[in-house]
Amino acid sequence: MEEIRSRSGRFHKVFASVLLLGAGLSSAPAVDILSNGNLDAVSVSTQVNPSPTGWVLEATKSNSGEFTDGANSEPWCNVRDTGGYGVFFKPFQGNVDSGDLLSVFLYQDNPATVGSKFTLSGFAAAESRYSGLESTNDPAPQTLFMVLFLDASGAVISSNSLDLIAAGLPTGGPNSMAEFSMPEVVAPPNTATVRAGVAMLNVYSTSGQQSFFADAFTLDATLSAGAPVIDVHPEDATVAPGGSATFTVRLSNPSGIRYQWQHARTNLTDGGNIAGATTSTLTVSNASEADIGKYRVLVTNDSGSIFSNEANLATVGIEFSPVIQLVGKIGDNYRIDYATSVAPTTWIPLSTNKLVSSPQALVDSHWRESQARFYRAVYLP
Ligand SMILES: [Ca+2]
Repeated sequence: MEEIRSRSGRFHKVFASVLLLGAGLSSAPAVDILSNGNLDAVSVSTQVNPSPTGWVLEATKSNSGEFTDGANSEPWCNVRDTGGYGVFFKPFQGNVDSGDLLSVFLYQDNPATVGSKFTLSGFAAAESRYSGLESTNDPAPQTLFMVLFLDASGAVISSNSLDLIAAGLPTGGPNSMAEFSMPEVVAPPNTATVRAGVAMLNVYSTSGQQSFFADAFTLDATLSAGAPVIDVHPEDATVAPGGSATFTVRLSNPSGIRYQWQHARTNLTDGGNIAGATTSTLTVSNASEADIGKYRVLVTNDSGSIFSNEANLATVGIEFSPVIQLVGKIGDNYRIDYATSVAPTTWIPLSTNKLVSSPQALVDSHWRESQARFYRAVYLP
């Protein structure tokens, strides 16, 4: 299912760019940009039980902090696509008497261009004694669809929500799940990321029939007209220390595009072993440990800007060697022996060392000549 959806997404993106170039329409058709929006692909990540793959599930309690069982994927609260999963939210993990209220936010981040328009839709329902239906405690429970916009540093610059209780959330359990749509929201200046999902805030245990459920989200995006459209994202690279790696981005509308590559979300400039920091291809030469990590590029034109996916740079051939640390009186002599097995033990001298510091470190760079090595230090009077 996931494979089909992702192919479908690519097709729509190409289709949109053709329309922009050919017919000069003022806006592209809306496309669903969520991955695994139906929540049917599940895996174990930060929670005890499986949760939707490609989504972040954050759960906290107001007194006891981070929490690991605020919600999980279950087949019996699935809607629309047969054989899939929905998400079972667990308000009963909160406790109003001790003030330890549960908050859970299930969301997915996607790159977004300034001026693009987004509409979030999804299915939800509660049970009849769901604490989110009450407003007796402070802070009051909230049950929300949310669309947030974040800048390039990850700071939230705009927050939009739909109050599902006010919108008439059904209370007949999973079988009563109904679809809700948020009003369209527009990505403000400095937007780099759109974060969309569902939040259950400040809830607590009642007695039975108290859960909340959500499933089958879509986030329809209408890209700002003429904004950059990335066709080919940079790909992961692995190099030997001292080697070179290149990262390339390709756009369907490259005219007038400005590029800014980042390493670990920090802007790069040309110089040293970095070249092409403001072009479509970044070159990292003479790669060392300092260069490993995530690379991405911000592409900008007069109609907007968007980040590429992140590509990872890894190095191969890192050397590990045993370090023997001698501790003793300065000026004393020790002999380090090694053996290749403990029974029987045959000690072979490795080196003789006079302590000039304590501790004093000795690296055995020849350890690969044996399958295993055991060490001892012998005091030499
Ligand atoms: Ca589902």
